[in-house]
Amino acid sequence: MNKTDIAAVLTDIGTLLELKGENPFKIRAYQAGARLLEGLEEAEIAQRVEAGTLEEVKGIGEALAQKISELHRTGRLEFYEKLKATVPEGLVEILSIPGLGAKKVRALQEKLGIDTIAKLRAACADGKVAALEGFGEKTQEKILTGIRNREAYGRRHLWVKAQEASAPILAGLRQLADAEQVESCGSLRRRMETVGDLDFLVATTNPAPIVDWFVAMEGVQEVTARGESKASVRLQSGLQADLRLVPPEQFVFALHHLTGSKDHNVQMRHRALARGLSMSEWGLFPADEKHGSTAEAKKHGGAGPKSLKAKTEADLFKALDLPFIPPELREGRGEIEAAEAGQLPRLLEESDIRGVFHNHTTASDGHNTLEEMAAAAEKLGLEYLGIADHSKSSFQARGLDEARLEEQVEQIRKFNAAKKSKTHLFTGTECDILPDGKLDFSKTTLAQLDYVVISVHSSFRQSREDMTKRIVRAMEKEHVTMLGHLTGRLLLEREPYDVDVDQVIDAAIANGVVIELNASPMRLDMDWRHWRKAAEKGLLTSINPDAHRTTQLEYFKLGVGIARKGWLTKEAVVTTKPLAAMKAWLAGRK
Ligand code: DGT
Ligand code: CA
Ligand code: CA
Ligand code: ZN
Repeated sequence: MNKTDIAAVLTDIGTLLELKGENPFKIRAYQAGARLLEGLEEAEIAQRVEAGTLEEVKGIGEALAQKISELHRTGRLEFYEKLKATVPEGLVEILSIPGLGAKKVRALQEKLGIDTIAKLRAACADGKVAALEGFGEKTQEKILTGIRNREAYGRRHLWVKAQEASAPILAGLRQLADAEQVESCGSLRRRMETVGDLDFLVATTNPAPIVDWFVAMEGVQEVTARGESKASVRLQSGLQADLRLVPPEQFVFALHHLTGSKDHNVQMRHRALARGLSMSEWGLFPADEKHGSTAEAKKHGGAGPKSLKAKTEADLFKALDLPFIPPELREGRGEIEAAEAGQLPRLLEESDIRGVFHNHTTASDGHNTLEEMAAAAEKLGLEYLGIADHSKSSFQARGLDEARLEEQVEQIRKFNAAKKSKTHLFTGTECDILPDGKLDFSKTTLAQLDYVVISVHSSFRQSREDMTKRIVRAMEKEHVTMLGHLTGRLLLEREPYDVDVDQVIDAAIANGVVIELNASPMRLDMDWRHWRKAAEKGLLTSINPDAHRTTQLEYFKLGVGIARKGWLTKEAVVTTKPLAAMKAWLAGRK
C-alpha cells in the first residue's frame, strides 16, 4: 500500500474510534499519524518499514508503527477489519451529514437507537431529535436539510468522477473491431460541473458484439436495459451509463443530439424548420415529409426521404448556416444567436495557461512542501507558481502568522535566487476575510507579498446583505489581488453562502480585483453561468487550482473547461500572461 492509502486507513480508524467513544488521545494519535505519513517521502517509509525504524519518527509510537508496517507490507490490517465489523455502516454514513460530529452520532444511537439514515429521518420527522439534550429544533431542521440534499445530490456526480469512469469505457469501445467511431456525449462532453449519467455513442454496422462487450465489461454492477441498438448499465461507482449504436451515416446527427443540451437541441430544431428542414438524431431531412413518419421510416431502415450528409459536426452546423459551436457552449444560452452573428468567442485553451496562483504547502494545510510543489509545477511546464497558504485566523488549517509568513517569503526568495527551477515562485497568502470585512493581515504585511488572495472561511451563515458588504469591504482594501472561491460552495455537499454575486462582480471591477475561477473539482467557483456577462463588463479572472498536493496542480485544466463553458477568451484570464508580463502586471498593481 502507498502512503496515501495507508493515511486514509489511519484516518478511518480515527473516525471509527470516535464513533465508539474511545479515548480522545488515541483518536488524535491516528489522525496525527495520517498527517505525519503524508509528509514523509514514499522511499523513506519503505526503507523504515524494512529496517523497523518507523518509531524513530517523532509522533509515531509503537502501536502506530506496527500498523503502518502491516499495511505497507500486506495491504491489510487485522485491527482495522475487526474494528470496522463492530461499527454499523449506517453510523459512518450519518457522520457525513453536515453538522453531525461523532459525539452527536453516538448520542443518537445510544438514546434513540438510530443507526441508519432512514431511522434518522423518521426520528426527525417525529420531532424526537429536537427533544434530545444538545440538539433542539434548529439542529433537527439542519439534519433534515442535510438528508434531503444527500438524496437530491446522490443522483449526480462530479465531472471529474464521471470523466474517470468514462475514460476506460471509451478506450475499451474504441478497441472493438466493429466500432467505427466512438464518442462520449451528454453533459460530460459539455463539461457540466456535475453529470447525471454517461452517454456513449458508437457508429457500427454490427452492433451485437458491442452490446455484448458493454454489458459484460469490468465495473458493471447491473444491466438495466438491453436492446439491439442500445443498452444501459449501472456501474459499481453508482453512475449509470447509456450506450447507443447507430449506422455510420447517422453518427454525426446522433452525436449532436446526444451531446445536447435539450435547450440547444430544441433551438437547433427550430432553426432547421425555418430552413425547411427537419432535424433529429437520425438526420436532417426535407421537412415536407412529416417529421414523425420520416424518423420512423429511418429507424426501421425503410425507404424514406434521404438525409443530408454530414461527415463532421461542422458539416451539420454548416447546413444550418452556422459555424461550429463548441460543445461547452451548447446550453441554449445565446450560442446560436452569437454564432449566427459571427460573434462566437475564441475560447481559452489549456495551452494558453502559463502559471497558477492560490496553492498551499505543508506550511498550512497542504500535503507537499514548497520544493515539491515547485518541482511538480515545473514538470507541468508552468512558468510560475503562486504560493498562498492560509492566514492566522484559519487555525484549523494551521494558518501562518506574520513571522511564519515572513520566513516563507524569505524561503521563496532564496528558491528563486538559486535559479535551479524553470518555474518562478510568487509569494502570496490566502488571507482570511474576517466576519466584519477586515483582513487577517495588516497592509504593511500584505505589501511585502507579490500578490494577495482573500477568502471567506468563517461565519458562512451571515445574511445576504452582511455577506455581500463583508466581501465588498474586503475587496476595497489595499494590496488585494484576487478574491478566492466567491461563494464557498462544495458541489453536491455544501450550498453556497448567500451573497449577491452581481454586486461582488461590480465591486471587483471597480476596485481592479480579479475574481478567481477556483478549479478544484468540488468548487468550480465562481459558477460558469456568471462569467460571460462579467467578462463583458471587464472582469478578469485567474484559474486557480487551490492545490493542496502536487497532483492537484493539474486541476487548472478543469478550470479551463469551466472557463470555456463561461465563454471566456484568453484575454479575460490573467494567468495566460508569460512570466515577464505577469511580473510587470503584479508590480504595476502595488
Ligand atoms: P445529465 O445526464 O443529467 O447530466 O445531462 P445530459 O445532458 O447528459 O442528459 P441525458 O443523459 O438525459 O441526455 C443526453 C442528451 O440527449 C441531452 O443532453 C439531449 C438529448 N436529449 C435527451 N432527452 C431529450 C429530449 O427530451 N429532447 C431533446 N431535444 N433532447 C433530449
Ligand atoms: Ca447524460
Ligand atoms: Ca443519458
Ligand atoms: Zn480557501
